[in-house]
Formats: sequence, structure tokens, C-alpha cells
Amino acid sequence: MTRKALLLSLAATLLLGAPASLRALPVIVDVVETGGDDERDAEGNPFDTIVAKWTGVTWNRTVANEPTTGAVGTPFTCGFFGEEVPAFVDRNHEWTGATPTLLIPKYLLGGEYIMSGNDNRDNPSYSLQVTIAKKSFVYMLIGDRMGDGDNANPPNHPNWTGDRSGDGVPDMQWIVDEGWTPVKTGHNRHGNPDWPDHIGVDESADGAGPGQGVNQWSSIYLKVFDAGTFTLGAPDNSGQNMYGAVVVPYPEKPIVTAARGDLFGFTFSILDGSLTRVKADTIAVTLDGAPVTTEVTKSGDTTTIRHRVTPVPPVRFDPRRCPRLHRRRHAGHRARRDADLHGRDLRHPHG
Ligand SMILES: [Ca+2]
Ligand SMILES: [Ca+2]
Ligand SMILES: [Ca+2]
Ligand SMILES: [Ca+2]
Repeated sequence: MTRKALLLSLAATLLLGAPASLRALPVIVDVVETGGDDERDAEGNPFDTIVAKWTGVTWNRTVANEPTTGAVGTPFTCGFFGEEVPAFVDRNHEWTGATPTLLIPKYLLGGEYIMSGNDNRDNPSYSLQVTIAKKSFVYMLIGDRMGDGDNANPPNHPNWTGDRSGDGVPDMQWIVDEGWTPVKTGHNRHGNPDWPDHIGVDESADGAGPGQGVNQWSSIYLKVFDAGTFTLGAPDNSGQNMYGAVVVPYPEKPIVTAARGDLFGFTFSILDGSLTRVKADTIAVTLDGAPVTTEVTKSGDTTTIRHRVTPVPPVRFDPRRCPRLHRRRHAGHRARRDADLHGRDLRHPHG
């Protein structure tokens, strides 16, 4: 089995559950803010730190040049997440690459996101009830200074016990309690694979392009939510930037998340989709055109398919099993016999 054959001739048959009907945009269908500043002007109209907005929502600027350049009363629509999109409703800060060469992680690009008021960062009872139409990856962008005041390491470093807000609870303890996990692909400005991925914040939008004008960095945390409503808790901080939230739809069909192969076999990991799933007991694999035995296990949403090639023990060379050599051996015998006869003839011309 050649390496090329191993990589190219694998065909796996995956029987999938019946797909449900596909849903169109948007993914974020509602965000209900509680405990925010929800500021109003003298006439009672929304002003400055208005309630949270999200992708697809349009509102008229209540302060000039917030969240982007424009006069009061002109409309702004929150678009999809990407380089230099505005971060907060009451600032002209932008999300950007952590450095000019460390761009916004690809898994965030094109997601839907929530713009909240930066001045809600110290509101102890703040929360967002977020309703999503489909199962999604939800990413939290949390300022590195949160909890420990130090921009040189991740939020609430090193053990998430810091309480700078002084409420007696480690800042944003709910991130830990509710099972959010840091996204660690080595995509941080420290180049440290044990620390979460990074995104930059260009405060005042005074830098043009990725990683320009960056004043702060946020680390990225992830949790998967099914369709329905989930809650984001209080920012619980004392002066650093408010968190951001990006929602990326879960793949609808299963996707291969890992594929490793060598001369001793192969392993595939397949993540279930939100609408269709792998039925682990129906998987059939052919290799070089022939069915092969696989070990299939399923843990949560991940199906793992392993195939191991039976090791072939070293074979001792046996020339009798080689027809060409066998013929040569016999030819050699004949040659030696003829020589012996000839010699015998010479030595014993009459015998
Ligand atoms: Ca820190
Ligand atoms: Ca606290
Ligand atoms: Ca800046
Ligand atoms: Ca910028």
C-alpha cells in the first residue's frame, strides 16, 4: 500500500440522519439587555450608551462619530464580524488584528456579533439574553486586563481568582463556572500555545488596517449553544473594555475535523452537524478498493474512525521461494556437476 494510495483511495460511507429544513439568516434573532445604562436624552430618546445591538440591526447615531464616522441622526447598521468593525455602541473603537501580521482569527470572520455599550462594563447586574435560531459556536472576546489589570497575559491570570471589581467574586467567574473554554490555536501575540487566541482593539479607530492603532487585546473563549436562548453575564470589571460576543453557526452537515494517515493506518475524526449526524454503526470504509476493518467510536458529537494495518513480520530470505533464483541455483548445480564430472574425468579418466 503506497502512501498515495492510502491518502487517495479511502472512501467512507456515512449514513446520516434525516436533514431538517434549512434556516436562513439571521442566526441572532434577539438580544435582550438587562441592567445596562440604557441612557436617554432630555426627551427620553435613546442616547450614547444605548441598549445592545447586533448584526442586521439598524439605528440612528445618537452621538456624532459613534460607533463609526457620521452625524447624529444618520443610520448605522451592524454588519458581520471582520477587520475594523466597530466594537461598541458608545465608542468608535474597532476590533482588529492583534498585530499587523496576526490578523483576526479566521473562525470569527463573517460571524454575527453583538455590540454592547462599553460603559456597561461596571454594571453589576448587567446581562444579555441572546436568542439564536440555530446551534452555534459562541465566542467571547474578553479584555486581557480583566481581573488582573495586566495586559501582558490572559484575562484574570493566572488562576482566575482576581476580583478587581471588588464585589467579592472573581471577575467574570461565570465564564469558568459555565464551562467556557479558551480557544488555543497559538494565535496570540505572545506566541504562547498555552494561552488563548488574541484579537486587538483599536481604540478611537486611529489606526488604519489590521493591527494598527491597537491599544488593548482581548482573549477568545468558546462555548457551543443549541438553538434557543442563553445568557451572557456581567462584565464585572473596573475600567477595561467591555466584552464582545461573536456567533458562528455550527456546521449543518458533519465535517472532518482531523485526518491522520501513515503506513500503519489512519484515523479520522468527524464532528456531527447541527442538522445531520453520523450514525457510527453504519460506517463502511474501503481502502485501495477493498473493504477494511475499522474501529469506530463515538464520544459526544465526535465520531472517530481508526484503521490499523497488521504489521508484517520480517521475512527470512529463502531462495527456494524465488523461482528466478531457484533456476539460477539449479543452473549453478548443473555447472558444478559438469565441472565435477569434467574434473573427475580428468582425475579418473576411466572411472
Ligand atoms: Ca491579564
Ligand atoms: Ca468581581
Ligand atoms: Ca487606537
Ligand atoms: Ca483601525
